[in-house]
Amino acid sequence: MIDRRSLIKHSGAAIAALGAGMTSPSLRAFAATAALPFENGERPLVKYPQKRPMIGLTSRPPQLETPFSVFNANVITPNDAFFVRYHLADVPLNIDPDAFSVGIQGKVDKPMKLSLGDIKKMPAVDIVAVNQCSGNSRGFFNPRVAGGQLGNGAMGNARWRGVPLKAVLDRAGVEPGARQVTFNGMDGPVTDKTPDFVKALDIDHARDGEVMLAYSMNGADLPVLNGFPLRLVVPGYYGTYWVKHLNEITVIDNVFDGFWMKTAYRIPDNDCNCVEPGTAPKATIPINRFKVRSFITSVADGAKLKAGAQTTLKGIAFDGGKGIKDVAVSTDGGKTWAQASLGKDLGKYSFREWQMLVRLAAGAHELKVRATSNGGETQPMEPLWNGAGYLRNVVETVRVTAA
Ligand SMILES: Nc1nc2c(c(=O)[nH]1)N[C@H]1C(S)=C(S)[C@@H](COP(=O)(O)O)O[C@H]1N2
Ligand SMILES: [Mo]
Repeated sequence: MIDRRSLIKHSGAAIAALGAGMTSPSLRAFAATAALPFENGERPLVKYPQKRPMIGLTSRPPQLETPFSVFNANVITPNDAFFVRYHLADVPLNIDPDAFSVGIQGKVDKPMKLSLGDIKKMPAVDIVAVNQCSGNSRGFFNPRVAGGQLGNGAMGNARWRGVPLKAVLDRAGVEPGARQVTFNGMDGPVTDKTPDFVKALDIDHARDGEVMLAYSMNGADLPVLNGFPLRLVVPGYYGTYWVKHLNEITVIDNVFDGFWMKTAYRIPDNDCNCVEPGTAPKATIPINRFKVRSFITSVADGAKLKAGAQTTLKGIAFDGGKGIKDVAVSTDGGKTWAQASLGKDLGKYSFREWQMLVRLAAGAHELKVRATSNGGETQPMEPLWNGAGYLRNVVETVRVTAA
């Protein structure tokens, strides 16, 4: 978790001055930094269009983390605080929504191009769903792994509005023998050495009625950096499938073998999707559904609480789509556990808030939180390891002292 004191080292006026008149998202650092709690975890706070100061990981391509305190303040992550992840530096910043269209092609009866207007005329659906990067929390891996050293801020929960992918595929008429659907966005590599970012879903998944082409997020147009004007929403699946600036949907009769499916974003093909630290898996599969996770959001590591006083602990939990069955909290390092009460159910793909009243005796305490899904899946007490630093879902620990 981020130390809030180190986040607030800058003045509000400086933010406003830098934020105004900014047209292109170059990495603009404030005097302020954020400190993620692992080695080399110092990050600049940066300001991009439509975003509040965010934790900057890279500028080309832009990668921004959400300051962790945002998850305590809101169960729905505000658009201006929602994390940003790109692979390719050529990010389309000036898409004209009136000229935009998405093509549906390949193994379909009627290849077509749909404008944004065409899509908005179709019956709309809404879903609250978490988007989380596969590598969220990668910076905590031990032994450490290559890749963006992210804290816990590469996730967010939003209400998405759009049309079911199924409706669009039905309109084009999927041909018999279709096996997968591929998704390509308008961003591209700056050199042609990096393969274009294209992802694929199995045809049955693509037609499950939940996978969505979203044009709105929390009641507003998608922010530019979150995929304006149209993105794929794949509820319960890691963010890598949530293709932004989506303009090409292709139905294919084989299993797609592009780089971002065949080589990247793969996990060990075994029960834990993990390996002995430092080793390679025998076989891999494409990353898919979220592992169940939970966080304490109301107190940060190192916090000082009042001994003997009633304190409300609060946080969030989520999983890959079964929904959260229960959340247990320990204030003694995992020796004993008590049930937290769950907050409002915003749907099985949403963050679920939880809270619990505790009274801590004077001294040091290890707070832990562990969620269980309706599918019976729970979180491991010790972290699982894989070489790409994906899927982290260890029971989180927050150390506090009461006096
Ligand atoms: N066009 C495009 N879409 C993309 C990506 C990308 O590089 N290009 N990255 C994916 C990854 S890995 C993640 S985690 C999510 C992040 O979504 P966000 O930037 O809206 O938070 O976008 C996905 N969609
Ligand atoms: Mo990601």
